Parts: sequence; C-alpha cells; structure tokens
Amino acid sequence: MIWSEYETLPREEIEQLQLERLQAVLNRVYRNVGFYRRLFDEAGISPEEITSLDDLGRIPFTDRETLRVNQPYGMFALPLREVVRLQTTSGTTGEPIVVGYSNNDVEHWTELMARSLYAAGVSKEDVVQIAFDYGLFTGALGFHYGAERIGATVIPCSRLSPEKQVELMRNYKTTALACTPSFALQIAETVERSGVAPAELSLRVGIFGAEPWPESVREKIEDTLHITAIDCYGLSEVIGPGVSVECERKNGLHIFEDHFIAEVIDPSTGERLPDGQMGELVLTTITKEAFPLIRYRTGDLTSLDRSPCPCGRMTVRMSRVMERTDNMVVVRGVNIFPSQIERILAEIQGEKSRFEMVLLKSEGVPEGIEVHVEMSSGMFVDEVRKLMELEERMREVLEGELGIPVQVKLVEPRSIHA
Ligand code: DLL
Repeated sequence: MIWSEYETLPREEIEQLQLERLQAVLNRVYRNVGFYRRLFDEAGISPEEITSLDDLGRIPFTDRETLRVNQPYGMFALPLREVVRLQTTSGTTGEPIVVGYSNNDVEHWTELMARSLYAAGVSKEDVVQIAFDYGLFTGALGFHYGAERIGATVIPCSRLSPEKQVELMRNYKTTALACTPSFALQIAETVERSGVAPAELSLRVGIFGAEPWPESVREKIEDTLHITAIDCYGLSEVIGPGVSVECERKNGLHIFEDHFIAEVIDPSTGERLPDGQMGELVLTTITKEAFPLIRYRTGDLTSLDRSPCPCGRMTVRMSRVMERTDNMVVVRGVNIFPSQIERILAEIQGEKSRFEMVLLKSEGVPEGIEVHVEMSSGMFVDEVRKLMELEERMREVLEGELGIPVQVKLVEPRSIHA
C-alpha cells in the first residue's frame, strides 16, 4: 500500500525536487547556524555554488562528534520559540544528543511514519499496539503520530512486560505490533510459553526497528506469531524512525528521498561508492527546519539500489543495516558506546580500568552485555566476598545507567588484550 504520491515520482522529478530543497536548506543553514557558516567558509564553498546533486560531494561531512560539541542548541537553525518538541538519541546516559522539531518537522515526521506503517500494510482498520518506550526516545511518538494519521486505533502501551503485552493483545484484538525486534522476540517467546495459540490473537503484522535483526530472527517472529514482520529504519539525529521502510516485497528499505538525500561512502577514505557497494550511509535532511543535518555520517553500513521495485515506489532502497562502522552496539534499541562504560567504571573505581564488552545474544539478537573488567594489582584478590560485592556494585550501576541487562566479571590483571 502506498500512502503518498511522492513515493512514486519518476526519478528525474525526485532528483529535481531534491536539488531545489537542498539549495534551500543550504542557504538556511548558512544564514542561521554559525557552525555551518564556518564549515562552508573554511571549505571555500558558498551555497550558491551547489548547483547539482553531485556538487553535494564537495561539502565536508558532519558526524556525531560535531553534534556532541555543539550541544545542546548549537546546531539548531530556528530559535527555541519556534521549536515545539525536543527528543534525544537513545542511550539513557550515552551523552544523548538533543534534537528539536518545529511544527512543520512534526507534521513531516507524522506523514513519514504514516507512509512507513502503510507500507507495512497498516490501515484505518488496524489496532496498533506501540510497545516502544514513550519518552525522549523517538520510537514511540514517531509511530504513535503516524498510526493516528492513518486513522488506526492506537494502544500506547509503552514498555509493559511481555506477559502484559500479550494480555492486552488478546483482550483488545491488536492487529499490528510496533517495537524493537528483540522485544518482539520476547513477546513471541511469551506466547509460545503461555500456550496461547497464535489463532487466539488477531495479530497480522509487525513493524520493527531501532536495532539490527537478522533474517533468522524475522523468521522466528513470523513463524511464532503468524505475522509478517517489516523492517523500519531511522535515527534520532535525522528525524527518528521514518527514514526508510521495507515494502511487502522485503527487498531493501525504501528511503523517503523527498526528505533525505542518501549517499554511501567508503568509511576510511570518505569517497562516494557506486550503488551496490557496502559502505557508510551519509544522510542530508532537505526539509527539516529546526535541526537540519548536512552530509551526516550515520555510522551504519548499507548499500544502495536504484532499480525499480515491483511495489511501484521509485525511491532508492538501502540494504538492511546489520553493522556499524564505530564501536557502538545497539541492545534492546538502546545505543551503547564503550566510552560510556569506561566512564562509569572509572567513576566507581576512581581510575580507568581495562575492560572488554561481550554481547549476550538470544537467537542472534543482542539482549544484554557482559563486561569483563581487569582487577588492578592493588585489589583484594584473596577476599572473594569483597570482589563479589564490587562486581555486584558495578553491575547495578551499569544496569541502572545503561538501562539494559548487564553482567560483570572481574578478571586477572593484564588478561585483556587490546
Ligand atoms: O532507533 C529510531 C528508530 C526507532 C528507528 C524505532 C526504528 C524504529 P536512535 O536511538 O537514534 O533512533 O538509534 C539509531 O539505531 O543509527 C542504527 O544503528 C540503529 N537502527 C535503527 N533502526 C534500525 C534498523 C532510533 N531497522 C541507530 N536496523 C541507527 C538496524 C537500526 N539498525
């Protein structure tokens, strides 16, 4: 099902629209954001010189570090009185990045999420259970507004326990589920365990994202819940969910190109790569007013495909994201950076310690982390009780700050190799 005529525009028209919008946003950020004015001036580029989509390649990249040093409002292109919403990237402590939306931004986001849900087959007839965390994380509100725009019936249940989710699902005849794939897996396992027959549920479609999930997990969710499971991609810095989505063909995620320009680059050289080659996804927002981003390095690895899709959409497709270029891992939809763990451990111990992080997976999906921390030589090696207490304290603090399951093991000094 196709929600908007923009999704089927012929390629020349999409590209013409992209160029016009790109020129407008470049002028806007040059006028309103000191960071971009300096960036362009230092690169010797004036926005008027960008007269083709190829020229975009002349502009330097931005990345997460750019956003971090300009927190909280340095990258905003509108004064706060024009900003109607703030959200942040996930990572409960991971130096979250604050992003802002104008009224028009919220309107566009709503439309993009309506497109995403509609592509997954969600219509006015559906009862949509939203089991993403409501709050600063962009997942829940993005889906919520989009589902209401379609006219579906929304159950904003946030992160209740899987048992409670299944109970609501059964009682309220939920037909569509939106959450992280790892949570969908937990729900599927709960259904399996509780002996509820999938036929007792009315569920028929799931729309999942916020973390990588292999095909094996899709199959497990689909087979257990008797649904079709659709992948939805996005990142808070760029808008939230609603950057791209699979159609019923499940052959790549259609990028909403009337709002975003996608490039794929070699992460080490920054060179643009041809379609079909794996590299880092770089996105430029061309309609955002409050928090526009130019050539933002997402850190996500993908490849592009511009061949027509039998679904009728003409937009470029990206392959499913399975890996990142940096050390960030996504666990239960929460972005975890090793630097966060390093800081928390240093706060507990009063000094930096060597550590390694191991992903704990269930069915190939990260469910938590195990942190191995080297004991310092001064530690009470012979006092087992004190070591266990320290492990427990580290576990509690890490779990509390990161918001995901954590196990901690103290290991011998110098046993972790870089
Ligand atoms: O996770 C936005 C979102 C919410 C997307 C709900 C889809 C559904 P952030 O917390 O900023 O925003 O995390 C963004 O998560 O750069 C990817 O590394 C990863 N990610 C998001 N969607 C997918 C996906 C939201 N479908 C970061 N597949 C991104 C793989 C994904 N990774």
